[in-house]
Amino acid sequence: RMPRQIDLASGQFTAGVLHEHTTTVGMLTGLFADQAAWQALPAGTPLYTVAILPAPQQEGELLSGVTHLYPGRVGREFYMTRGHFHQRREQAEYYFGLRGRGLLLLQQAGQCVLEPLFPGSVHYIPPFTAHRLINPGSGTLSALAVWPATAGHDYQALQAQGFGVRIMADGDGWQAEVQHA
Ligand code: PAN
Ligand code: ZN
Repeated sequence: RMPRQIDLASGQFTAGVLHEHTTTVGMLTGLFADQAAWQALPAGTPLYTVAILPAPQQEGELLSGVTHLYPGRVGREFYMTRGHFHQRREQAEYYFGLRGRGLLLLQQAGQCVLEPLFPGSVHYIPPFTAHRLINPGSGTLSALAVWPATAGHDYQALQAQGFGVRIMADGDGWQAEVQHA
């Protein structure tokens, strides 16, 4: 039988996608540092689209999905995914860079690590580690993720404090700004 396929240059699955979901500016209340800049953007502005392949929601199963994170900024802050812990904290994940250049932000026990993401990059996200993609580039950032079907997403845990760093525009590049509690 024919396997599923992914176009490596675009990160698009050529067939078999179960479900595609786009997150817009309006859905990410309180996520970006500059509230006024966030308010000024049309609520329907797309930030990222995730295409997921089907798998049964059972112990032992794996989900895989591609995230397409568009380029742009809210004020000085680059577009990013909401970011999460897995509900099942002990469950890990792999990310693979497909297109564009960006950052994977990992946070475990308050410690932040940034890994550059690029076509061919391979990222292990250990258990108990919150993760977020950031796109400080000028093109779409696409990454393939593979994670346990039972992992779940916990967005709540990061709502109060958020991540310890924000990625802000700095001239033509970016800088990581450490957040103080
Ligand atoms: C990814 C993320 C995806 C979107 O598939 O879910 O990049 O990010 P948020 O879920 O933080 O909005 C993944 O890490 N799955 O476990
Ligand atoms: Zn995840």
